[in-house]
Amino acid sequence: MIRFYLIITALLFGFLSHAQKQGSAKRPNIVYIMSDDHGYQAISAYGYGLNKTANIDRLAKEGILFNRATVTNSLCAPSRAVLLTGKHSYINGKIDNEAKFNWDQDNFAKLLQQHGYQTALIGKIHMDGIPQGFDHSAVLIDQGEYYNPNFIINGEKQQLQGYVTDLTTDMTLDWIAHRDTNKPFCVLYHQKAPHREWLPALRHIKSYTAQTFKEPATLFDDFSNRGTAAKTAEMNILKHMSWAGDNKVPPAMVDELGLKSFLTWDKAAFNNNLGRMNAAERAAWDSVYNPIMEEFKAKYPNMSQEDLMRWRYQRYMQDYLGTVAAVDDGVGRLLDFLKENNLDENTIVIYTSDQGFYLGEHGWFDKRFMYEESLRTPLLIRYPKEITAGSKSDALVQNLDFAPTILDYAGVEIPKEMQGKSFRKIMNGKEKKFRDAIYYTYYEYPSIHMVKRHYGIRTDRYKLIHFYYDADEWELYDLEKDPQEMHNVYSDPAYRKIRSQMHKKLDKIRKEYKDSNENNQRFISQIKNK
Ligand code: SGN
Ligand code: CA
Repeated sequence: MIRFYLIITALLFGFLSHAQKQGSAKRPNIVYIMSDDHGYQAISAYGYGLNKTANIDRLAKEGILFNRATVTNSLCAPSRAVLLTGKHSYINGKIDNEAKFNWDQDNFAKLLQQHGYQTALIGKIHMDGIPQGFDHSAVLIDQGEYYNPNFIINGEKQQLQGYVTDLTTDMTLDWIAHRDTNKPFCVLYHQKAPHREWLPALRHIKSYTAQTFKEPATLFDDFSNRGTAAKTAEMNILKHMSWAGDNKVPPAMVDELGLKSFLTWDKAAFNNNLGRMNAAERAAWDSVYNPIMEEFKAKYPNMSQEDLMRWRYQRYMQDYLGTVAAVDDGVGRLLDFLKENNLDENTIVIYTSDQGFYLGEHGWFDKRFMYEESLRTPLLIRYPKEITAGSKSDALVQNLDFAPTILDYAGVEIPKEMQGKSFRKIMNGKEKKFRDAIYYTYYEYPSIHMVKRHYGIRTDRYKLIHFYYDADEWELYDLEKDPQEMHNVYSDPAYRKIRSQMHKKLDKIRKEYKDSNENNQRFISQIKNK
């Protein structure tokens, strides 16, 4: 009798584990690609005509492109914390780049691991502490470096030889190639590029520095019709960009021309960044950049402030878009690799950025504001099993929704505490309506770039923002009539009704998402007590 039971049990066990394997084989793999500071304007599928990103565009052609994907807090580390936890910054605790991230809290990678996924984190994470939820991690330290960067690979520091974007791609493909093929996988493939100070790969410098890029209409914005926050922010290309670190003018020439740098570490940044190159890399770099700088030196005495702004904008775009080119190459390599390895049907590929970025709009670089260019983030997803090729969506999805969406695809129950929601049904066309407003909070002030603390709400058409701490100002924008956000209509009598509706919506959404002025006060006293 006992033998009989044992045989039945063994058979049943064998059957179940086989079924489990079968089931897990069907569960999709996930490649979540996130670059750093990649504005949607710099992806050709978004139609801004700045540059060509043929490989990222493949995701739009073969999948879905989101026009209105946004972040909840437009800053690097907070955005990553929201991605992992599916919770707003004031709940997950990582309100700014300084705050400590508590890795002990739940994150979607831990849940995937618990449900039989193998997981990896490769590239920039910008958070202290040992990443939890990953079987394998190879992460940059803080912001990381472009040339011959240091990585922490499963807890051990190593300097790698090569260009950071390519190395991050190499390691990602290598990890996928050596995975356990019996289990589904999820890899977070996180590029450092195109983050400041924008050092392109040597193979791209010649072509990008030879191009002239289209100027945005608001490059010379004077901020009339808006409040104090936009006027006092320190992210103007002419006034606040670094000559050496950002624009690559050699420190000796900065001195010779008497150029005033806004940042004290400007020359050190140049020396540290270029100092990482080996002799051959440096020679290749200098052969392209030296003539540009000599030409600049010759014309500098006759340049007006306007000329200087234009020159700096072009220098910025040449380097920024140059770094994007390697990110795009990496996406191409990944897509080819998935295809060659028969993984392209059952793998969800997500491309996004930790936030958007100003590419000269309002005269700016950087992000942080709840204005469109930094609030919105690129989002393209390919998953042929469920997503019709060439689809587009205006749904108000957010980075808050990534964790629940990924868990949904993986067949893992979404924890109730997560504040985002799965947008799988938007992608497979089963639902049209998603949400009617998104909520935003920003805290890193006073700090670099001096963007005042604010929170707000954005609906399909309107945006209401409150700046607080050392200001108490409201802004209201009609995005249909004023997509560039040049006119604050908060005090315009014609918008009285809209304004009161937006206030009501904001109060409601803050309650739903468990935010309050008390939270803001608590974070302010934290910095004051420091
Ligand atoms: C650095 C940059 C800033 C940038 C922050 C945060 N300055 O401090 O321009 O806003 O990182 O960026 S730099 O002179 O050091 O390059 S984030 O993407 O990590 O949030
Ligand atoms: Ca960033």
